[in-house]
Amino acid sequence: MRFMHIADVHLGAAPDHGYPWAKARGKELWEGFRRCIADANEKKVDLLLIAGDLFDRRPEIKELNEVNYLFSTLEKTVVVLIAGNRDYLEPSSPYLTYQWNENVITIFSGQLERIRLPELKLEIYGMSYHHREIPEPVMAGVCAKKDEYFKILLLHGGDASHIPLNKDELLDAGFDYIALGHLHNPQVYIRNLAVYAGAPEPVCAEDTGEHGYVLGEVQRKKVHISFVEMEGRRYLEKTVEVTESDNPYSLQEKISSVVARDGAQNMYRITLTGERDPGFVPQVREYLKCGRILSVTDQTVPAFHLDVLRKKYEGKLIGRFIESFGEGGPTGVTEEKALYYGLEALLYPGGQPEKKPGRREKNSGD
Ligand SMILES: [Mn+2]
Repeated sequence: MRFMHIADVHLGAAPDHGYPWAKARGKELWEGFRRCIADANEKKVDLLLIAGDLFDRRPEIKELNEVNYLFSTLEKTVVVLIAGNRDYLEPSSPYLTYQWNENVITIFSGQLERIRLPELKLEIYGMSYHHREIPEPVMAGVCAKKDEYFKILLLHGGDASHIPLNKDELLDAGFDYIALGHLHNPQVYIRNLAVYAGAPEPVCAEDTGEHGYVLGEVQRKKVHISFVEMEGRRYLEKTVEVTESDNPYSLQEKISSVVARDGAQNMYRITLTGERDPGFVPQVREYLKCGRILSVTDQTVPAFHLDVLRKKYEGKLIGRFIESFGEGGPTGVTEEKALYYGLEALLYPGGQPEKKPGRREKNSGD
């Protein structure tokens, strides 16, 4: 028996709202789901487990029609679906009355429910959300009956307000595989037993790393699982080192080359670090056009050469200001910031970027 485990597709979400590429992202989540279905056919999986949050919100009938159509294209795959906290079964949800294709089984009960698939020698335990939260530890004390059937638990959650889980209890609960949803980044929760599939396509900037689905193969009640990466784009966090010789143009080139190296299709959050020319304050918004850039955070510090400045301005305001931080210089982040901001104000009172540090200093000595 071969299965595919997916979760958190979040159809209907609109990632990167407000950015120029946002409109395409919503469609890409659908495209990722369609590729999962195509893979399920190609890999001839017997079972497709969907561990909640297939939709980002209550689905529309039109959207269920599209999903159901894709399910109907599965040649030999049974689909088992639960609702998560985002697409929970509120009374008006079309989920509750929808007529699915015959290869689709929904476990829409609010309590743990068991279904049997004798042709696959398989039992699946699962439950759905009827509210946004399930704070009760519903798995406490649950134990699957022992028999020759392969036992799968299909569940969405794992944090305090969404079905809190206990590893020891899950280990003792008698399941052969636990298909989890809720966390968007794929991760093994219990080795060889419980896995978060993650979202097939990343849904928000925090969904860094690889994305795809879990493929499982069951032989004589032993399960072998592997992760199949399939995302079209990634969210990446990158650090760009700024040096004293950088200026607006060279920094733009540095950021653009990071984007070119790691893929122009990806979305980036960039952090600038290092010591910059004190007269060059990066205008972070300028660099958003270097690629699909969500944010640029400036953590650079001005490269003040305290020893040189102290000697040069000895007995003067700037010299006395530096000396006020003591022999060893500033201690701690707050003092450091106070020193840098103070020196910037004293050395560059106009706040104008300077190409060559030192020239202004000569002219503006007090
Ligand atoms: Mn969720």
